Amino acid sequence: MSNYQPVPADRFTFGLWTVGWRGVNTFGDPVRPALDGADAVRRLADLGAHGITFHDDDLIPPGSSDTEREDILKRFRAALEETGLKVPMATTNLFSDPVFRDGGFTSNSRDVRRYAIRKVIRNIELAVSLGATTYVCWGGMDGAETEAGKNDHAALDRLREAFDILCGYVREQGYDLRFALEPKPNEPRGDILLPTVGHALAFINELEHPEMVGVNPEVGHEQMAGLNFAHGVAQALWAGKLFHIDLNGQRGIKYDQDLRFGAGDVKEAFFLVDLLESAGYDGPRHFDFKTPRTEDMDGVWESAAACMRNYLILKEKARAFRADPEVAEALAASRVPELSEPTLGEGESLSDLLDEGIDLAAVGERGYHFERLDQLAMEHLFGVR
Ligand code: GLT
Ligand code: MN
Ligand code: MN
Repeated sequence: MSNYQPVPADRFTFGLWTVGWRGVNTFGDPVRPALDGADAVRRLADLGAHGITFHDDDLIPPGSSDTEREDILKRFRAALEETGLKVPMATTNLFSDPVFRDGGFTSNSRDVRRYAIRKVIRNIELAVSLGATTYVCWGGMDGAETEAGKNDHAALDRLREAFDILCGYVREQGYDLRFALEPKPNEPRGDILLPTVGHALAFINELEHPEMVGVNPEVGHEQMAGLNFAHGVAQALWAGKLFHIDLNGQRGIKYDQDLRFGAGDVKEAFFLVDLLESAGYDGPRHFDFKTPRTEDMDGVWESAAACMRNYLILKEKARAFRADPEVAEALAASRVPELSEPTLGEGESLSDLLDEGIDLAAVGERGYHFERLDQLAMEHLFGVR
């Protein structure tokens, strides 16, 4: 049995804003000290992570002078070099500054939209120089609380325009960089544009360079909408669009909890890991969690380590589930392999199907034994098999 000790080859990555979250929320002031980017790099490397990601403003506080910026970057790069930690992804903060109160790419104010694109371009330069190949875009402020105040058709036009501009820039520069859109149904806006994986996938098809844009689904964001996360991820994989993933925990339809991975809906976490591992997803396993305000910095690192440990535990459980001969038999009894057979056989045409009969009474009595199969999965999860 493994000791569940993560190693860089597991490709676990963390946002600087996650371990650096100071616990500020609508009702409470910060409870933890600010975390320096270079210190975060060293701690994450010690824990066995593969990489760190950041928003422009997490790493370089807004308002920093050019020399301050250079100094921060020098120390950050030195820590990366010393530890071997990677920066596979970066993103832009288009939400904290008051100018983004009505959004970034879709603000009603044209000057804000132009500034938002400049801000992204500036951080793309930094991201590429640090080796990032994925650029996440979470449009958390792109939404509305009122209906009359936002023309959705125009907002979608502007969102498409922004991605066409950004993709054009990346192509012109010859960068090896793809964009990953992160859906979320609400919070901070009452309703956010591209609320689910499905909305984002449909939007991508309308872009000038759809091949450069995929999704970055987050566990809690789909679950906030009452959706099955593993189903959303399966469709992203099916479309060849799972460019990145935000792993965390959520308990039901409520505010965005960002619990550590594995907390919340454990069964869905199990089937998510089973899916990612069996589908051969080879991108980063990125944790976007927030350690509860009850914890001090020791608790933050415990919580970060637990995200990775829970993933590795679930990975082993999923492997054991798939290797269990009784599960193979139960899958067959449930006709799961049969769904992979095309409905028309090789060389058959529609007329073969039209000519066929079916014993409706007999087939209608067929049971699918899914309960037995699901119970086997749960018993693996409970550790009794
Ligand atoms: C913010 C949000 C996350 C996004 C980040 C990327 S920022 O913390 O809640 O889900 O992934 O912009
Ligand atoms: Mn979240
Ligand atoms: Mn996220």
